Amino acid sequence: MKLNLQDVERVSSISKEEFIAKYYKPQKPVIIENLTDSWNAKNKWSFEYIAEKVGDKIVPLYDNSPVDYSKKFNEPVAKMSFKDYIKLLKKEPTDLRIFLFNILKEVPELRDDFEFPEIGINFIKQMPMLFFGGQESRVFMHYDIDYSNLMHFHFHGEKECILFPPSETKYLYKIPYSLISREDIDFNNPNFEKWPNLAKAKGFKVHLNHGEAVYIPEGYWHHMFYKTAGFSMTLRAYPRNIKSLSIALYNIIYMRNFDNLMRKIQGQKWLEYKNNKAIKTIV
Ligand SMILES: O=C(O)CCC(=O)C(=O)O
Repeated sequence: MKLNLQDVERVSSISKEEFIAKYYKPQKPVIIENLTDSWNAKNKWSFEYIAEKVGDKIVPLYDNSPVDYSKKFNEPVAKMSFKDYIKLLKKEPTDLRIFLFNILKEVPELRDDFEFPEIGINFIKQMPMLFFGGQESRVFMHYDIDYSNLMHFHFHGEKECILFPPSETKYLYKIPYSLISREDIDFNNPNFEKWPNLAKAKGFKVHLNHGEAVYIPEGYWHHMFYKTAGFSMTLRAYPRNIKSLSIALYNIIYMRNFDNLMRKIQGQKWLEYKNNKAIKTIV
């Protein structure tokens, strides 16, 4: 048995009008092949090039160890110089990932290598983020706290993403007061006996090659799997309407702080309570 996933539509190029009408308004994902064709990044962005620009800056690293109550939301597991991290990625498979690396802040000159695509949505110019992963590393199934529309570009290798619309949340064993589903689910090969609700979820699968982009609509769940070591850039655009904006504000202002407070007060008990609650969702 497998997850019920359909291939995301793929276009080589797209006009503003078509993007808005066929994908943004109905909130449907799409892979766009040529958005980076005119960028320097398409030819230049590789591990070697980025390592030369970022140099010995120390970067925070994440892995797939389960959430630990003694750590805050999004706290890294290790730190390393960027050059050493790239050496490691080139040498062997590793779980260690860079998550949310703010390019503009860290290395402003990389900004010259790409443009915000003109496809009818307003990108948040200060927030282009880079992500790096070793071969076969994965990012837990999650959705983004700010409920924005994402354009996710991939470089230096191949990546597979699984996406689910917000309508499928009820089948995904979401952890309360969090943005993730149960960390012990292997979305690449789920155990349906243990996680039967997953059989009802309808989602999408995406395969990205160097220079390709996938549009991930707001609130969409995403699970990333680096088939080869590589890196990606996400450009984000604000949520479309008041409803989505209020979910974003609830997540940022209330949910995150409440969760941090409960971790402090109740520690491991709080995490166990949340994990159990996620299992008990019966649909
Ligand atoms: O691909 C990754 O490493 C993470 C990307 C991601 O979660 C995002 O862009 O929101």
